Amino acid sequence: MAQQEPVTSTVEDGIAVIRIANPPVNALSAAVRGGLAREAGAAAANPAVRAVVVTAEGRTFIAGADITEFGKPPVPPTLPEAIAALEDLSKPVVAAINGAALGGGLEVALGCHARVAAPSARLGLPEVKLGILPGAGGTQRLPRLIGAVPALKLMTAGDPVSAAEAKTLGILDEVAEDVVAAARALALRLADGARPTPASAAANTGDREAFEAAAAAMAKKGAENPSIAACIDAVRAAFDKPFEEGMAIERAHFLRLRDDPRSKALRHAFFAERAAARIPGLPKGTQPRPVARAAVIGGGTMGGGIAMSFANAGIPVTLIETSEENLQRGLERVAGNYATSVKRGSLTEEARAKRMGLIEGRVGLEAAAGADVVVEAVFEEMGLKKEIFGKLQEIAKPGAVLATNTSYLDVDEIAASTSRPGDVLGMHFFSPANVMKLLEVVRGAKTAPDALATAVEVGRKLAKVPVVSGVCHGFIGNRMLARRTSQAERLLIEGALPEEVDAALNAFGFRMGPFAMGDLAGLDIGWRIRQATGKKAPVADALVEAGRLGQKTKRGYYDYSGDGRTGTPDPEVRALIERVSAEQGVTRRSIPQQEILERLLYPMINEGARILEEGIAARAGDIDTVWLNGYGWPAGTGGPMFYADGVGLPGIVARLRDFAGSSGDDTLAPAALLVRLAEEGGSFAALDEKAAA
Ligand code: TC6
Repeated sequence: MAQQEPVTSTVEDGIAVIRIANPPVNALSAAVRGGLAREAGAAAANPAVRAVVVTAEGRTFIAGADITEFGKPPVPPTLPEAIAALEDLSKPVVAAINGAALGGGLEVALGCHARVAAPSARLGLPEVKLGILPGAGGTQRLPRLIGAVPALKLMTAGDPVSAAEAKTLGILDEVAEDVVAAARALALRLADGARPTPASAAANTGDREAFEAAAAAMAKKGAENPSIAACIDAVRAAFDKPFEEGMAIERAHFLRLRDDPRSKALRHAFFAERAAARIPGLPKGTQPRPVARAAVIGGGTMGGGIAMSFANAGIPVTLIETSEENLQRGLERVAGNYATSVKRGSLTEEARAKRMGLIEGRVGLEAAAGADVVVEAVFEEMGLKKEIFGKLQEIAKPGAVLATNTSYLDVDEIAASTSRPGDVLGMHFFSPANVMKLLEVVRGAKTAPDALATAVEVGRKLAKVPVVSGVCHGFIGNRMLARRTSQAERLLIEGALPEEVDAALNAFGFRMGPFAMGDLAGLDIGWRIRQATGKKAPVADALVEAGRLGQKTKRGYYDYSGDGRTGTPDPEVRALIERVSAEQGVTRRSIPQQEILERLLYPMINEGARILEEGIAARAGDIDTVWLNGYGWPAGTGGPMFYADGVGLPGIVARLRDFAGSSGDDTLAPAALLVRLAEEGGSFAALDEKAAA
C-alpha cells in the first residue's frame, strides 16, 4: 500500500497552509523533511501565494527528529536544509503551533518568520535528555531571537515551557485558540508589510558577560554531561561567528554526540520506557476501569507519599490509619512535605492548598468503601496484609482494584486471602513515593486483565513509569538488588572496604554506592528482612547489632558525626570487617576497582536474565526501565541489560563462571538464557526486537 503523503498544502486567499500529518507525533521523518522542502518550493513558485502557514494534525505540532532514524544511513534533505527552505522564502512564513513543539519541531518553528501557538502547546528543546544538542539551528536561532542566556537555560534543562512562558520569553508572537486562523491573519499582515527578520538574522543575543557567567555556573554539569558542554560551545558561537559558521559548529557537535554510545543508551531508555507501557498478553480491547477516587491504607512515609502522588495528579484520595493519633502524624508529614515545596518555590501556595484539599484522612478500613483503587501500604507482614485484604473484600466496592505496595511479598498469597483475587495486584512504589518515577505493577496469577490495565493507567496518570512484573520474591528491581547487596557484603569480607565498593559504583555513574545508600535508608530495614527470612549477612548484622543503623544513628558503614549527612570512613568499621573476615577464615586481599564493579554488576545482569527466562519481565528493556527509574542506574549506560550487550555477553558469562567457581556459590553460575545468547552471538536487544515483531 502506498504510504500516505505526510506533508500536504492547500492555497486559499493567497495563503499556502502546509500541513504535517505523520502520526503518532509528527516526527520529522525523511518523508516529512522532504515534504516540507517540496511544499516550500511550491509556495515560492506559486504566484498566487503571498504567505505561508506551517501547521500539523493531531495533538502534537512536531515531536522532533524521528529518533528511530538515528543510526541509520541519512536520507536527504537534512533537517537544517528543510528548515532553510522555509526560512529562505521571500514570502512570510508563520508557524501555527497546534500542540507540543519539541526539539527539531521547535527548530522548524524557529525557522519560520513568526510563531503563533495554542494555549495548551508546550515548547522545548529536550535533546540533552537524549545525549545530543539541538542540531537543526536551535543553538543559533534561539539565542539570536530571545537572548543567549534564556536560550542556554532552555536547551540545557531540556524541559518544555508553556505557550504563555514561551510568549514571555519572546519565542512566540501570539497565543491563540484557533492557531491556524490567527497564523493566517498574522501572515497576511506580514505580507503587507516589510519582510520580517528571520531568527537567524536577529540581533538579540544579549550581554556576553551575562552569558559567560551563566556558562561558568554550568561548568560542573558540563564536565559531567557532554551535551551541556556542547550547548555552551555552540551558543557561544552565536556571539562570535556568522550564522553559517555557527551552524557548522552545531552540526559537528550534533553528529559527534549522536554517534556516541551515551546517546544510543539514552535513546534506548526512551524507547524502552514506551515499550514497557505495552502489556503483553492482554486480550484485545481490554479497557482500564474508571478511577475517580483512591484510598491508601497506612499513613507512614510510604503511604503518605503515595497519597501525595494521587493528589498531585488531581485524584481525590482517602488516607486511612488505625488511630486518630497515627492519622494526624501521617497528615502532618504530608502537610510538611508540601510546605517544604512551597518554601523552596517548587509549588505555589494555591497548588498546595488544592492538593491538601484532595487528601482526606480517616480512621478505619471502612473508609476505603468509596475508592476505585485501594493501595495498601502497611508493614511488610504477610499476616497483617492478609487480614486487611480479607476485610477489603467486603468493604471495597465491586470492581475496585485492590493493590498492595509490598516490595517483596507473594502477591498471589495476598490475593488468596480474598474472594476477589482478580482485583488484586501489586503497585510497588519507590521511596519517596511522591518523587520517584518507577512503579512496578505486579501481575498475580489471577489478576484480571482490566485490573492490570487499570493499575498501569493509574501509574501513567500519577506521572510514574509503570513496568509490569510477575510474582517472585522482590519482583524485578529488588530481586536483582539482592544479588548486588550480597556481593557487596562478600567483597567486604574478602578484603574491600565500604568506601572502595561505593567508589567503584560512583565511578560507573551511580550517585550512591550500596553502603552509602544503606546508611541513608537505615540498616535495620535489611536486618529485619533477614531476620524474617532466616538469612545472614555477617558484616551488616554486626553493624546493626552494634547500634550502627546508618545516618539516623550517625553511624553505619560510615561515620556521620560531622554534619549528619556526609559519611567518612570509620576505623571502627574497618576493625569490625577485619574481625568478620578473620572469623570466616578469609585472608583479606586488595581487590581492584574493575573486579569490584564486575562482582557487583554481573550477578545483577545474571539475575535479570533469569527474570527474563522465567517471564517475570516481558522484555530486557523493562528491566532497564526499572533500574533507570527506580534505582539510579546511570542513564548514559542504558540500564543493566543494555549495558551487558555493550560489554559483550560471552565475557560476562566467562566472568560469572570464574566467580561461581572461586566462591562455590551456584547462584553466580550464568543463567541458561545468558549462556544461550552468548553462544549464539545474540543480545538482549535482539531478543526484545524478536519479541516485539
Ligand atoms: C531532535 O529533535 C533532534 C533534532 C536535530 C536533528 C538534526 N521520534 O511518548 P509517547 C513515539 S531529537 C520517533 O508515548 P505521549 C513513541 O516512541 C528529538 N518516535 O506519547 C511512541 O511510540 P509507540 C527531540 C517518537 O503523548 C509514540 O510516539 N524530541 C518520537 O505521552 C507516542 O509517544 C523529543 O525528545 C520521536 N521524536 O508524549 C521528544 N517521539 O506508541 C520525544 C515519540 O510505538 N517525545 N515517538 O510506543 C516525547 O517527549 C513524547 O513522545 C511526546 C508525546 C511529548 C511528544
